[in-house]
Amino acid sequence: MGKYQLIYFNVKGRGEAIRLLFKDNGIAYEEINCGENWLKEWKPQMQFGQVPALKDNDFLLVQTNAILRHLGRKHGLYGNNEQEASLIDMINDGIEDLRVKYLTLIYKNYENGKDIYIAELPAQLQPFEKLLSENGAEKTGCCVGNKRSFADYNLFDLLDINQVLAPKCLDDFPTLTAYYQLQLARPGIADHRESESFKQMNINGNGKQ
Ligand code: 0HH
Repeated sequence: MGKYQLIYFNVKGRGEAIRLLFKDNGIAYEEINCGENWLKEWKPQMQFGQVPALKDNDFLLVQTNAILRHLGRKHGLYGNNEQEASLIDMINDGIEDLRVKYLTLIYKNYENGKDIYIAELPAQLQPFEKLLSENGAEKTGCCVGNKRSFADYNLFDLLDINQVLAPKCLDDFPTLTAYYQLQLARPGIADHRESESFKQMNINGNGKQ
């Protein structure tokens, strides 16, 4: 198997959950910054004109969640059975819904929308608290079953960026707080967050966070 290539801009953004998955599982990959010459060189190559993109040998795959699922299938990060895989999909779709709300705030309505976004955040996080506490995720660090999945990286990143925006947002959610701390304590994740590239990279392309 050749080395994967992750093609993305020099921001955390939608690339971060993929990076976390690679780092935490010791999967070698190469980062390609498509920011230079984006419009002429890179955008026309992408099936939907957007990144992140994953190169897996000759296979070029776009759409963040398709990439996460592809890596989940290939690296045993997609549950123990079909029902767990479906629950992982369900949670990952919930993550996507909140990520889109977050991105809409960041890129389209930051100044006017921030207070209302923060006020509504507890109601957005409550379903995750419930699902994870039903699964004992405060002990296992797994949002589904007893096996890590790609959704754990996506959820960790979602909780992380929301805490940058609203530092107290997990305070009323004991399971999410414990789950988040378990992810932070994983050596692969901790090492990644200690790296210069992580520390220097903005979360979003417009510098808002
Ligand atoms: N549904 C797609 C997915 O999940 C959405 C992808 C998407 O919105 O993969 N991609 C954006 C980049 S993410 C894109 O390709 C936002 C980060 C923007 C960073 C900007 C530059 C930073 C420079 C340091 N956008 C480009 C485009 O649409 O032409």
